[in-house]
Amino acid sequence: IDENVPPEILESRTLDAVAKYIKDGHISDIVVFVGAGISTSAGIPDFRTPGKGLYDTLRVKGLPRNEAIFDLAFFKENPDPFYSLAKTLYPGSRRPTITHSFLHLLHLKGCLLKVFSQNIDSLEQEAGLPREKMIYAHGNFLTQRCIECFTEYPDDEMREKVEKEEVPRCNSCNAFVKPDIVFFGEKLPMEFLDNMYLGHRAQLAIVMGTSLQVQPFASLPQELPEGMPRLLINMFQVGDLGTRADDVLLLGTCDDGVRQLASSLGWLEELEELWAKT
Ligand code: CNA
Repeated sequence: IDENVPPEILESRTLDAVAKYIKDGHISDIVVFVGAGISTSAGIPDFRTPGKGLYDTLRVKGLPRNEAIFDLAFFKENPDPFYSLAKTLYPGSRRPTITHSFLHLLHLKGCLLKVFSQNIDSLEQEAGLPREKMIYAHGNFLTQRCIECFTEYPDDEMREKVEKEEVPRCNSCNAFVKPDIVFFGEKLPMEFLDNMYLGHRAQLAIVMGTSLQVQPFASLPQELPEGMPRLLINMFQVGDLGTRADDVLLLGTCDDGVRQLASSLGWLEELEELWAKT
C-alpha cells in the first residue's frame, strides 16, 4: 500500500488507531476471520507454514500426496492415514491460546459480531466463546457420522477409536465413520453458506492466522464493503489485505498481535487473566 494514501476512516494506519476506533466508535460489531495459525502455539500444526506445516511434515504411510489425507474419495478407499493423524487435531487435548481468549474477550466486551473459523479444533469454544458466535466454515470434530448411511456415531466410541488410532465403523452398516469436518470434495456446511455475507454488517474486520488459500472462505475479507477497516494479524501478508486505505497490517504471531492490540485498548491485564482461567 502507498503509505502516502491517507486512511479514510481510521486516524492513521496503525494499531493504536484501530484501538481508538474500537473505543471511541463504541464499536459493537467486529467480524473475525481465523485459520490454523491461531492454534499453532497450542501445539497444533497448520497446513502451509514451510517446514512445520502438515503439508511438509506429514509422514503417513499409504498417502499418495499430503492433501489426500483430507480428500473424501481417498478416505473412502483408505481412512487409515486420516485416523493416524486425527488424534493431533481432536478437541480436548490442547489448551486454547491467548488469541482464542482474545476472541472471548471481544465477546465479553460486547464487540463481537461473529467469528468465521476454518479450524476444526473447537478451541474457540473451549476458550469460552458461545456456539452462536461461531461460524464453522469447515465443520468440526464435535459430531461424526457414517459416510454411507449417515447414521450418527456416539461421541464416546469416537473418542476411544481416535485415541487408539483405529477406524470407527458404523454400528448399522459397518461403513467408515468420518467426523463432520469438511473434506476436499464435500459441500460446505449450510451454517456457513447461509451466513457467508454476514460480515458485511460489521464495522471492523480482523483476519488472523490464515493463508487465505481455501475458497470460498479466502475471498470473504476481500468482499467486505470498501470503507470497513480491516486488521490483519499474521506471519505474512495474505489476500488483498493491505491494499485498502483503512487496512492495518500487524505482521508477526497472533499471540503477540492480540497482546499488542489488547494493550492499546487497555485490556491486557484482563486478557491475561481470562487466558489464565482456560
Ligand atoms: P494454513 O494454510 O496452514 O495457513 C496458516 C497461516 O497462518 C499461514 O499464513 C501462516 O503463516 C500463519 N501462521 C502460522 N502460525 C502463526 C502464528 N503463530 N501467528 C500468526 N500467523 C501464523 O491454514 P488455513 O487455516 O489458512 O487453511 C485452511 C485449512 C487449514 C482449513 O481447512 C483448516 O481446517 C485446516 N487446518 C486446521 C487446523 C486446526 O483446526 N487447528 C490445523 C491444520 C489445518
